[in-house]
Amino acid sequence: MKIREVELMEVHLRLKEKFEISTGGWDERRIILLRFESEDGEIWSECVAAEAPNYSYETPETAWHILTDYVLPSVVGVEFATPASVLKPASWIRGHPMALAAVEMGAWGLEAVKKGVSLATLLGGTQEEVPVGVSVGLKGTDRELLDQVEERLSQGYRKIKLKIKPGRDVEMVGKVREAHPDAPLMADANSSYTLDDVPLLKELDGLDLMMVEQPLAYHDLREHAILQAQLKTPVCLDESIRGPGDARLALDLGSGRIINIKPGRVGGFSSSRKIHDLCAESHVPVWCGGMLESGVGRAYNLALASLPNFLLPGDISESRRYWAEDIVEPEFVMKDGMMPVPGGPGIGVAVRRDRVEKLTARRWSRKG
Ligand code: OSB
Ligand code: MG
Repeated sequence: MKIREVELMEVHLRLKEKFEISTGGWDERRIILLRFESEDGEIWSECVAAEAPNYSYETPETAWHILTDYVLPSVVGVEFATPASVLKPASWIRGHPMALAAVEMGAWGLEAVKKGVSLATLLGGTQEEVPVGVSVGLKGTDRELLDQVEERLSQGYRKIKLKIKPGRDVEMVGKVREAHPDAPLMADANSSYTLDDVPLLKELDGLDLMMVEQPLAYHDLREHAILQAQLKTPVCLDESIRGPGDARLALDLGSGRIINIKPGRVGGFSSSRKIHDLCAESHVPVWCGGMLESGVGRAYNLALASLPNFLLPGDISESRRYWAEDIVEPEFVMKDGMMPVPGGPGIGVAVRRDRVEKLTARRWSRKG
């Protein structure tokens, strides 16, 4: 197979509501979309780099640079045997997993188009629908937070993830727990605590949380192991897991009991599947995280989440949780807290090209 042509578009999509985490916030997404053409058809993919380096060091600016100056010129027009091998000519590049993942995942998409199967089927997915959760950002007041949690629960979400940070943690989560004694709640700190905060993190243990996500430094597995040994609540790793090597180490060290897999963070689907398999062997459940993706990235996440060890609800919420209007059709809608995994060939949803054109702020293309 060969990518005959690639088109890159940066689209600006306004979020319905500001989303805030411990390290910053988003009003709008700057999303890089890739459109690949091969002799078998076309496919779209999405780069999930955040606007500012507050989740990882990648941004749309670094991804655009790495993609247009290095990755795409070396892979476009080059034959590759399997999706996993599309990045071979770019294997000398260090880092930049989100930029690379957009290409690698697009190659999986192209392979699915070529075979006339869904991406989920190609990956080895076994679940036709997956349970979904929602990530609730930091709010200005507890009232706002309580109202939003109430609304999300009434919509049927099967996991409510509360963003926390120092000063907005035990007391705030405690109020939500008090209002909803049986709700499936968890907390995500995005690395805003240290081992000095163990007493505070132990207080979270009393709130019956499904897990606490990435409490400590974004690169650290040793400290998470020290913390996990002192908590009843499972620690879930997000930022700390950059690939299968980190997952292996985390499993060996006992740094957590759950792993959040975001395909962009780990460089694509091949790496995601390896992490999934390692965790399955160790009886560690995984779930699919999100990066406020458009419908394009969401389709990829759903396909991944159909693998058998994705046992917990993912941050793969409905289109309407993010956007007034998505850029794909049909939009993603959940029923009873479950989202159907697209079954059509490729990513299984159509990109609304007219809408994408209107939202495009810059573009680049290359023919092989
Ligand atoms: O830590 O999981 C995170 C969004 C941007 C950056 C980091 C995170 C998140 C989310 C949102 O929690 C999940 C979603 O896409 O709904
Ligand atoms: Mg997280």
